[in-house]
Amino acid sequence: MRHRSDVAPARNLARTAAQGLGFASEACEEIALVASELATNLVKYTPGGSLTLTPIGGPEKRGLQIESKDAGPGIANIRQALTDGFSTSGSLGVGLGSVNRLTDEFDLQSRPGSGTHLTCRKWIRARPTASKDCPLDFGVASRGKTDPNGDDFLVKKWEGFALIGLIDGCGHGQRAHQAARTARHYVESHFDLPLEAIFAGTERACHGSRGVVMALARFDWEAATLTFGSIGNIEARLLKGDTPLPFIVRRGILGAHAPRPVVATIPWDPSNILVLHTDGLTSHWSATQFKPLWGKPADEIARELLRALGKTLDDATALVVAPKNP
Ligand SMILES: [Mn+2]
Repeated sequence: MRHRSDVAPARNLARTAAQGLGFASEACEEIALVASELATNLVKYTPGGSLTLTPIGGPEKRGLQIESKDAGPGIANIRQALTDGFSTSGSLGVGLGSVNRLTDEFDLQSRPGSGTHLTCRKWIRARPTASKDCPLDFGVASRGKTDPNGDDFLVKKWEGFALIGLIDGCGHGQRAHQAARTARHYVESHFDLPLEAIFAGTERACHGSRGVVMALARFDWEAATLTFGSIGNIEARLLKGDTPLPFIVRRGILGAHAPRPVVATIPWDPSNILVLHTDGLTSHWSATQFKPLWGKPADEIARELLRALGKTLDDATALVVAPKNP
């Protein structure tokens, strides 16, 4: 990579490679964009660097690795460089936030004066088939202390699975809202990765933001399991169920050197009711107190919990998973 004119061929090569491997057309464009960002950085700041595309994986899982290597001045502030939209003229690392967002794995090695080595990977999304109907009902109720709301959430369903996430941006107002939204966007565009990888990517995506706490729960109704991971202060409890949830929650803030989450999978009885809520609801409640809510639709349960437990001093969100046909 030496000249501005090298960028377009790099982008086209990456797109062609992605198409050849069988990526969906949207993913091909994302890969082309990643190659374009990285090639632009190379020709602008470190002429002579290289961009390498390598097919990876085996028969059951395939993907593309994109590697950028240079012997340039290195990136002084990797955290800042990863912030989406970060750009100061003459700086390396422009666009790395987008590269993180658009790829599934991302490893950046750089020290001032000794060059930069970035390896990112994107996997072809499996298209699962045949599955039972979703036995679960999802409901949410949310209210900001101020506008915009610093809490955010997601419910993503696909064949045989659902991923739900509850996110609390640190503090209140606009910056909390932005941090939470950044995290949600990352999770939504990587919903089918292992939870550990989603947390790692969210940590990178939230560098430079206020930071968030987040809990993710994935349901697999073919296997009848729940997989869960959480960093920071999100309450996760059964409103109906026989045994307390055994999950380990780690303290920390994603975007500010959070530890890795402890991800665990347990059997899931679809007649259980799971509640996730942010610290805008008091955690002083018991399942028996809300027994009259058993059998109600999930969004009704969520609204009632918010009404009964919500504090006025914080953004407050309750996310509920209940049986679909109680
Ligand atoms: Mn809060």
